[in-house]
Amino acid sequence: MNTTSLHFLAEYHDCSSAILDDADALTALMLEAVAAVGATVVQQVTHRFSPQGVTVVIAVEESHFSMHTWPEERYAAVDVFTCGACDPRLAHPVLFSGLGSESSEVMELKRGAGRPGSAMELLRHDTEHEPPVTGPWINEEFGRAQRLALHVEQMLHQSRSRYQEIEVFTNAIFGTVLRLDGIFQTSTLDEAHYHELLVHPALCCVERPRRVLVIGGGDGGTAREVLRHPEVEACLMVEIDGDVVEACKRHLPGMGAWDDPRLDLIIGDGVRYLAEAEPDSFDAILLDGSDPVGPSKGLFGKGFYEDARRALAPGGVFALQSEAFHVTSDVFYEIQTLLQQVFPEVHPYVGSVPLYGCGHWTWTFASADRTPEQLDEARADALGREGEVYEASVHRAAFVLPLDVRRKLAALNA
Ligand code: SPD
Repeated sequence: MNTTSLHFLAEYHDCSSAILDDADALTALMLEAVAAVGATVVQQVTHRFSPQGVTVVIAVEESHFSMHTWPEERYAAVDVFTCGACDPRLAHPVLFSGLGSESSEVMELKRGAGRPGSAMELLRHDTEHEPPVTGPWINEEFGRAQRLALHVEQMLHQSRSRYQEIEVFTNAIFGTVLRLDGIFQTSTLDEAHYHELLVHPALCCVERPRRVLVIGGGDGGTAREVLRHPEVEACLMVEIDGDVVEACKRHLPGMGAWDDPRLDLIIGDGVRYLAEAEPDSFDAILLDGSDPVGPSKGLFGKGFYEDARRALAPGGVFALQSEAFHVTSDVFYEIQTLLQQVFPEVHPYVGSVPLYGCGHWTWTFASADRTPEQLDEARADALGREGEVYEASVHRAAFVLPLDVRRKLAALNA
């Protein structure tokens, strides 16, 4: 036997007692739940008890919905069973808000899926305030073969700027998430993994990183990590899209160190800014762009890398996010090839950013005269005492790449 059917049981506590005794209102609410599930009503019965309490039973073509209420306890018990394509869990948001419930527990049983004795499989038992997953999922697609889907708990912001589509939403695992033009950019779950790895390997290998340029990084996380270095006297951030900065200040307020007096934010074109920068202007340049599409396209070219080399002071380091070596391997290796044409020292390194859906992410350290081995271990370990991800041991481990990647990189040079 292998049928598709799901039994959904819910306990609604701390409900509005008025509705729990109102037979007409409860019938209407249950019919609303039936509609939300997409089931078809066959027959309905509502019975009001004396002195209080109501039972509503609705037979549907897909099986049944039932509710029994205890107004004196402000409690309702619900039982929904459907077979076929209907999802009985979709009744939950309707009932939870319609009953004015303040806490609920739900249980799901998958039925008819096994042999006698194992027919009922308990899928989940949610506790208070944990409704089942309903509502939209949004995707990031990688080419034509892979996508990462995140469930949207609450959409906090949606707008279209002059440059791109901006969305900020919450997800039960990733926390608050920023998405630009359909590409997940940062989340409160793993932003430290991304920002600390972009910033600290470069700054900890520069002897005295006093002047730092950040290109992009509109959420503020990269500049925040730069400003954790006490040697930094000035951090100039050039971000093309002021609307991204505003949305992040509002919905990701902890991500930026916007009030640090050493931070100078310019809303403008980072590619043009770097092209016009004086030689030897910066001790470190950090590129925090999106993938090489839309407004970030110009950030991935040889001319841009040449401008970065010119604007770096002797002993300076340029670091950038450089995509993933499996899923976006063409971009990763192209970045390496172009950087090697411009910088004598080019060292990709790897870390984990689950939001990017690839299992790993890379950054690249490029310099005229510094290498990742020239690490100031004391400064790196001092960062680790207050940070979440980076210290000297993490620095060293990040530059150890898998053999297949090392071999392909060696072949680029051959
Ligand atoms: N695949 C998405 C890469 C995004 C890199 N930039 C993220 C910005 C975080 N500050």
